Amino acid sequence: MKNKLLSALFLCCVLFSFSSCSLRIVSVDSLIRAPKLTGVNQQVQQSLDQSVGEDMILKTPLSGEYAAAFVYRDLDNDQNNECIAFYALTSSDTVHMNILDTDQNGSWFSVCDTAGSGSDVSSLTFADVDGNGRDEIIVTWQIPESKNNQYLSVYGGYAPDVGIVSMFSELYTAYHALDVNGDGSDEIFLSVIETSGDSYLAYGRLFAYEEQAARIEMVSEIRLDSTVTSYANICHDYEGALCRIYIDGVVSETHMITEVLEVSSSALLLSAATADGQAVSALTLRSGEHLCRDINNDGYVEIPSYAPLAGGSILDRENGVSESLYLTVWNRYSASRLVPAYQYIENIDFGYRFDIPQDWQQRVTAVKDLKLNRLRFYSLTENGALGHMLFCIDRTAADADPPSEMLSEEDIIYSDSEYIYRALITDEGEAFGLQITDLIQAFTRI
Ligand SMILES: [Ca+2]
Ligand SMILES: [Ca+2]
Ligand SMILES: [Ca+2]
Ligand SMILES: [Ca+2]
Repeated sequence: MKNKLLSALFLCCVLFSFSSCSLRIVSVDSLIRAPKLTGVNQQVQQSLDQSVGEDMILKTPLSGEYAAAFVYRDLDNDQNNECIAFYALTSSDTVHMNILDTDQNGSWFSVCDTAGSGSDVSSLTFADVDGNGRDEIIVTWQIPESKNNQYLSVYGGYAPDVGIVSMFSELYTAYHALDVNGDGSDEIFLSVIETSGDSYLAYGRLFAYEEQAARIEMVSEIRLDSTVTSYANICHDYEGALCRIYIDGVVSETHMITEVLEVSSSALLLSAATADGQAVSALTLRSGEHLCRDINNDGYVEIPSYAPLAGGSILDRENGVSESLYLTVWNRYSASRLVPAYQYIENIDFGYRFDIPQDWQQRVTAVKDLKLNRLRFYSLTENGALGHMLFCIDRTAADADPPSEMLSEEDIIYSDSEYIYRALITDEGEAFGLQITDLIQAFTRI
């Protein structure tokens, strides 16, 4: 047993001495799960127990990539990982962050201990905020007295003899770290909803590391839409030297808006983007849960919207027209306009989405038949009425007998253990230029 322990210890030392470069890019979860490193966790736990000297409970970040009790990261670029651990004393609510390191014998010891700004760790991430090539630690702290807001803290300057330096701590509602000006160091963007009497005021604030002051300082502030009660998502993209920040704000239980801010890389100044003279937020009010993202993988973020498909309808199980059929349209913001970049029919009832090419606009429409599990596509006549059927997509249970008119394997556009999706292209559909490969390409199982 003792020999086994010794060899495990040796293996861990070897791992940490020679492979910390590769360890840095391995996800922490896989590190924690790796059976060879269980011994390391035990040693860290012992050192932490010793250093704290009281009963405690370990705290795991509640969300994010680093949701583990012990997170290993090389904070000072000496090719050896340090360990970041969070805990609370059983006698107190405050969460502490402890940094542990190894001595020349590979034994873990606690370097420093910092009281955090909350009762739980919401998330832990890393970013090089001051541009010195080393990661800073970004911790978000949950505070029990606030429903909306949390604290964000940045810690940096780790060295085994001095520990870490607290660089920044700010109240926020949502945050996003991004390199606005592409210089290799991350700026921090915070959306903050503040109470003002009975009403709320919302702000977007950009923070950057100021070399001369050696501090993270606010470099720009802008008012945000004050009807927003919380934020669902923040993301960004670049167009040339311009960086755009997309903020999905929740305005009610069912509705969301997107605010778009532009930041020029030279001045780091936030400005609100407008489309056709209006605030983007006024044009992006929608019900539905989709969040801004780069839906078509072209490097630019799109904003979701929903529009009725001209001539489209849904037939309910009694074959009555129950409601309109909607397109999910993803718009790209560019040159002060919102331009449709990608659209599809999201057919949640049947478990797939189907891409609709731009040039089908006002030419093709669809009818969703809930009774037959069928989506039929028609040409649209000039006066907006249904023309000929071009094709249809049927869903049948994988274990059901296929319908007699659609037995050919060539008609299957997708199948899995649950369902088989078949398409039938009519003569008019073929004349329209449709091929089964087009339908396969446009089909995505969801
Ligand atoms: Ca290190
Ligand atoms: Ca740094
Ligand atoms: Ca930067
Ligand atoms: Ca895109």
